[in-house]
Amino acid sequence: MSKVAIIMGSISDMPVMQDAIDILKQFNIEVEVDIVSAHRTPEKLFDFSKNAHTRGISVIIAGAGGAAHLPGMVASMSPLPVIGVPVKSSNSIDGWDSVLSILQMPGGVPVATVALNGAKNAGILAAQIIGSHDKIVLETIISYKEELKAAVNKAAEGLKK
Ligand code: RP5
Repeated sequence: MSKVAIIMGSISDMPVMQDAIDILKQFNIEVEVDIVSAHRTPEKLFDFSKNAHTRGISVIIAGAGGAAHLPGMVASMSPLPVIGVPVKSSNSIDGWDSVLSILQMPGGVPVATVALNGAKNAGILAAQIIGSHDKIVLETIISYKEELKAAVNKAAEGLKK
């Protein structure tokens, strides 16, 4: 069974990253959660990135704020798809520091960057990557999209009353 690794630079990122954990659990996808700091635990970053693909992990979600080097550095060493979540940390420049340092990767080393604090979409994107080769997960995504559509249609109907 496919597993998603969710890592973050600091425990202070957890309130944002919890959204990725929640949606993946809702989709019945196994998650592994850890704190890996590019600047404070560089040896752990190296070890995690070099070995994640050998432990049954299919997708990595990495969230960080400020000088957010974590997703890019993981992507530089791992063959797995990396989804980056820019976290608006307390000392950030309105979050632009996080967004740009995750988004502006050099050619050859992609990080699929979601919106600022967009951990829920990171979880959904990870599920969709798994769903491309896992029929059960694909069906779950199809149902989820039907629910989104039904909610919008219900709200629109409410306007007509
Ligand atoms: C980054 O610095 C973390 O990802 C976090 O978003 C930010 C602040 O970290 P703390 O000082 O709260 O540990 O490395």
